[in-house]
Amino acid sequence: MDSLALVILLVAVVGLALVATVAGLLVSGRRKPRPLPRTHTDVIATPPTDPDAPPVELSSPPATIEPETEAEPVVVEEPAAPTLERPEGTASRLVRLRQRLAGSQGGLGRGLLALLSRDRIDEDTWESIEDTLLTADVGVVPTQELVERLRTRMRVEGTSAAETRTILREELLTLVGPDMDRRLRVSGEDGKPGVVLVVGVNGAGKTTTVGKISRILVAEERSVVLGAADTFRAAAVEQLATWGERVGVEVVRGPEGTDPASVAFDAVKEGVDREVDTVIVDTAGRLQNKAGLMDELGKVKRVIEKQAPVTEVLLVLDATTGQNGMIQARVFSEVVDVTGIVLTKLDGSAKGGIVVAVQRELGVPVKLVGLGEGADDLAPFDPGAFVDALLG
Ligand SMILES: Nc1nc2c(ncn2[C@@H]2O[C@H](COP(=O)(O)OP(=O)(O)O)[C@@H](O)[C@H]2O)c(=O)[nH]1
Ligand SMILES: [Mg+2]
Repeated sequence: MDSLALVILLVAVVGLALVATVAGLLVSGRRKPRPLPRTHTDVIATPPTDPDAPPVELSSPPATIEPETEAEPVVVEEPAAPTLERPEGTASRLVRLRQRLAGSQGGLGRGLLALLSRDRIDEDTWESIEDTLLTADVGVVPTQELVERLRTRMRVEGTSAAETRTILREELLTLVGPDMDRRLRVSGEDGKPGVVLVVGVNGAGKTTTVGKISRILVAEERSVVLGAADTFRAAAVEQLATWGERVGVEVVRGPEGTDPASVAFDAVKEGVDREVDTVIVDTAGRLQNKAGLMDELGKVKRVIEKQAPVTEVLLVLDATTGQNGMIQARVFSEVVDVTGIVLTKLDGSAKGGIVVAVQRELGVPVKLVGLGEGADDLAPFDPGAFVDALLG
């Protein structure tokens, strides 16, 4: 009796495994997925259910009823397409993240305000003001400029508490650059998708940022394809695949060690074929040497542009890395034409002054800021809101 049950169970398990494999092969072999929002080739490749599920299950006869029935694709699809998350809309995330920004960066503005509000502002005070700015990574030249302007204005204009605050706010805003064009170029022309190339050193937050941007786009009901062109670490590909799965965005990937350029090419081709709005390509951040980096990113870009122009090159920079980060930023900007900066980990650093420093250094605007490890902790950079957060 017992052995009969066991045999039936075995048949059931083998049957199910076969059905799953065949269905998986069929789906992953399909050249051109339908333009459904939930298509994602990557999900199929990572087996969601484990075939080693049946240990000593004695009381699971329901499974034995199914083995001979025909393969219903739904059986496979179900675990492969988990309930999709609804990414947070821009308006609500802005409110939430402003508070977080004030929490991490508020010290800078409040510190400056306290110094400027002293009864007598002597040379020591101005020195302290300079130190405060330098400590927050504002950079030497911008710091001197700001102090100069503050000195003049504080002398000429009134120095009531309200006036001091207004002057400081205006000058900080000028420093941050209220008129820079910070729109993300996520749309293409002539019916082609916009292509966003994301670069930066390892650990800066590239993959996370690609995932977060895709969620912003999904929240805006745009169609997206992601390219996992960091092919050097399998974990990096899996990481991106997970971001895609959560919101039903397709992730184009190749086997570990594939040429990054070929994955980038495939991803953009997929985006063109499926007529999606935006393709975002994640890259590896191996900063072995400048020539190697230039070769690699240069090739990725060239190959992509056989399909569609790259509309945005985002450099991802970890705000906690200070001067080191600035050096990396310089190298990357010499290798590719960076069109926008993403400053990550602003939640974990009081050094928001790097916004000013890096924009000066590269002549390119900060377009997005990362404010946490949560999936929707990324916000468009808004100079006014940033300065208000500084002032607490
Ligand atoms: N606190 C915080 N952590 C972040 C932020 N962005 C990324 N991270 C973390 O930084 C680490 C490296 O990110 P990852 O995207 O893998 O970096 P990559 O190597 O450049 O692709 C991960 O643990 C992320 O969760 C951010 O804005 N705030
Ligand atoms: Mg990565």
